Amino acid sequence: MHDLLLKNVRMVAGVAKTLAVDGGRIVAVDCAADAPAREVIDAGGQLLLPGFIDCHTHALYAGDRMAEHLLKMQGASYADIARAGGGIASTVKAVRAASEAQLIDETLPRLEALRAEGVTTVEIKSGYGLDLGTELKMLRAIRALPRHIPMEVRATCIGAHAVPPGGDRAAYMKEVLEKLLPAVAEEKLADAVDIFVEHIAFDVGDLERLAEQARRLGLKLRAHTDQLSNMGGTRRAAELGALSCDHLEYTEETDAAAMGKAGTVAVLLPAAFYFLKETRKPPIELLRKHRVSMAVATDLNPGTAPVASLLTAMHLAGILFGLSAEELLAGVTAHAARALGLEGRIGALAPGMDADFCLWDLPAPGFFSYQLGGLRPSLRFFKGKRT
Ligand code: DI6
Ligand code: FE
Repeated sequence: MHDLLLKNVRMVAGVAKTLAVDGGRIVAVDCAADAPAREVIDAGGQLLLPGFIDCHTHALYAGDRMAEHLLKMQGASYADIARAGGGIASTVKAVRAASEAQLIDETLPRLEALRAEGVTTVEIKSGYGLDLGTELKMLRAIRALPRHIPMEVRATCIGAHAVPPGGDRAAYMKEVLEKLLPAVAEEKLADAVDIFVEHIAFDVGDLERLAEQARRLGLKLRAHTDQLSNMGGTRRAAELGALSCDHLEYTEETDAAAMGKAGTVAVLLPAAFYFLKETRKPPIELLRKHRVSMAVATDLNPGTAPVASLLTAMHLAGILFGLSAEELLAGVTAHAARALGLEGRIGALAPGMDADFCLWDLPAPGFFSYQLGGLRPSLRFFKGKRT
């Protein structure tokens, strides 16, 4: 007796199949349509897709940066914005002032928006505290989110997101390595660490020190690289075994080759590219040539991607970066799972995988690169339960 039997579902391959669930896991794909089950759903031939995974967000924050955005739209410069109290420093100020409960309250509607579109797993980074206490507060709030919403939440510590306002880079990096990361590991507050490798943030030496400490503490490594310039961060992060390198607008062939060789996932963030009106695109052809797995994520954050829609990010990756329908689907399922190191458990419809999936009343997944807006799953399942 199965917990759940979904009959007459169309998988991407096209033929109607039956899928069985027990104890929150998929136990059979293509089993007998008359297998006994406590709940039987006839999907009427609808498309069944794995729950989507948004593998790169900064979704936990307080306040917003709308005023700064409106000034930019009128042609304000970076200096004007800074004088008006804008930029990452303004979010840091708001997050430092917010309680853990307030951070959770402000974040939940953004997660609900993702969930409504079929997202079952979201990764969220810290990085708006930039001091020990506030980074830990953010991570504790991130860890508490699943008590309020039926989603899997993965936590990433990106203490090395920016140099704190008025701070010194080397001294702050030392605090991240020697105080923040051990505290994070001790309290099991994060699954991975991340770093912004950029001329306005941290360098390859910092990346190497972070990788070494992460290895010692049993945390996985990810990196923001090549968003605004190429500092060699992608090659080095790949050599150091990073799960993913993210952004990649300025990535070159040696970087793509290093990622391919190491099995590092390329996480594309087209919403930030769009919002910043970037013109230099990630080298998709080179990534394909070197067989780099590509994931697509929202980068949901108040400054460069106030975009609480993974379907929008997919659409942008299709239109702006030229990803195919198959690449877009893999980018929010199997490849996104790899970017989180969870490919054995989520991101695919196979026996043994978590029962995270959605039914879509669509002719084919190509619809996600076609229609922008208005697409919602008809049924959502999270760990085998309808939500
Ligand atoms: N790259 C980005 O696009 C965001 N962080 C990063 O490392 C920006 C975050 C913000 O402006 O709030
Ligand atoms: Fe980011």
